[in-house]
Amino acid sequence: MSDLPVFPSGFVFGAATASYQIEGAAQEDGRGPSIWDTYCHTPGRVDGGDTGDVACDHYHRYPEDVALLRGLGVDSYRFSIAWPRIQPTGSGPANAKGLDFYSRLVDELLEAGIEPAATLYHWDLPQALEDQGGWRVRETAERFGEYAHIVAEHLADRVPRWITLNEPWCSAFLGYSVGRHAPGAQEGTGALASAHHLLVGHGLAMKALRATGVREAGITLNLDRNVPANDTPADRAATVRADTQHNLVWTEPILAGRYPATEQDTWGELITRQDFRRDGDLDLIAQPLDFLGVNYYRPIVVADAPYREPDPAHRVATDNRYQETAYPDVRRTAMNWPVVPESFTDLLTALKGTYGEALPPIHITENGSAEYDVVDQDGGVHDTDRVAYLHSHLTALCAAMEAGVDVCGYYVWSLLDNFEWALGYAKRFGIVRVDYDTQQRTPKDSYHWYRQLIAAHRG
Ligand code: GBH
Repeated sequence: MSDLPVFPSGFVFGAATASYQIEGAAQEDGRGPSIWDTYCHTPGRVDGGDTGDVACDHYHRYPEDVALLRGLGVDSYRFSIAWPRIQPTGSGPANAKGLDFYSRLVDELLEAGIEPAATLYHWDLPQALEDQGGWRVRETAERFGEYAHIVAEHLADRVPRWITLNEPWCSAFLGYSVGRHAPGAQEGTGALASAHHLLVGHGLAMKALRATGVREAGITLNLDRNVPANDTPADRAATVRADTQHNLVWTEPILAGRYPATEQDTWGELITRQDFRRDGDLDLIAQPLDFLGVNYYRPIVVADAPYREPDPAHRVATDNRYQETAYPDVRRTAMNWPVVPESFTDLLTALKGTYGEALPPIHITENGSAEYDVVDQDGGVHDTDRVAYLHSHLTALCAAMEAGVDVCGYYVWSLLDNFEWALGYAKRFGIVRVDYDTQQRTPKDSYHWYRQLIAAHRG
């Protein structure tokens, strides 16, 4: 690791998790059901029939997990707050026991000298709100603003960094169009309306956070690095379409206060459908951010494809005139994702190229890899592939910083092996192994590598 430069002083090294993926205690202390409880308990939805009912039992074991973070030496820990613990049905007064859990977690972190970074929404929508329309309806955005206010009023003085939404692309498109995330809907307009209402919810949450005087507030996006399969006009145009649907739909309203301009395509439905828009929405959505959170894992290779008429029962609203193709000749992780660290540099420098001064400082709020870990006879997990992934991506991050991108933090995904959504527990992203039978935690080699890196390279 000696080949990594010393990071600038104040650079934040962190680790990240999310509520439903680690907490368990799904029915405890008044927590209401979320869309992920419903989804997991619907047969056939999640691989292996896995659920987050128990997960890593972090709800009970958080002191042990904070001790692991302290041992790691991180500056900051990114976690998410489960909305249904705070408001079991998504509206009305706060559930004191739910607030108290996060209050205890925050105090534990502060005692360990670790800055809490809280995400308000990492996908666990109260089921009661889904029953009233979910993100398809504007009321959900309004409820989200109220929830943000409750949480921030309670924790603003102790939590310096706040993230409104995690990866709204997943909520809108995997949740309401592809159907691989809760609530598992396969609709066209529902996904587009959801995208808009998530943006409005982000804006309302930003206002609530500002009103309570939090130090830093932003949003986390999963920005894809789309690369054309071949350097041809058709593949380049297909890449623009992919970029529009995955990236520009969020970055244009949030960073530039406008909806994406596209060539005529089915995505134009979002642009032309006005019935879910209100005057002033763009101003709300484009409020200044203290930072932009970026989650990066892999590049996506895009090839041109003919328009396929969607099956009306499984209607995907977005433009489908492109397809993902395989990345040639690189190692793949257990997610089958290609390992291409240069794409991480390119994503960040391109973002800077597009938005220039309008780009706020960046926190990498997630980066990491799922690997086929094995417990060695010596009891250790010698995850050399994960170490290589982290090393090469931190090197790529340094290259982006040297090229002038203002990056102020990096959070490894994830502290713990956890519930990987529709893929269940089979995919392990942790730098700490979790034995799901005993709940025993075992720091992997990557944990020790990251600990040494932080100690040696903190600015
Ligand atoms: C991020 O999502 C999430 O923020 C985090 O919670 C997640 O654990 C991490 O990355 C690793 O995936 O369910 O068949 O559609 C990135 C988007 C969403 C991509 C889940 C992989 C699983 C395939 N990920 N998806 S599927």
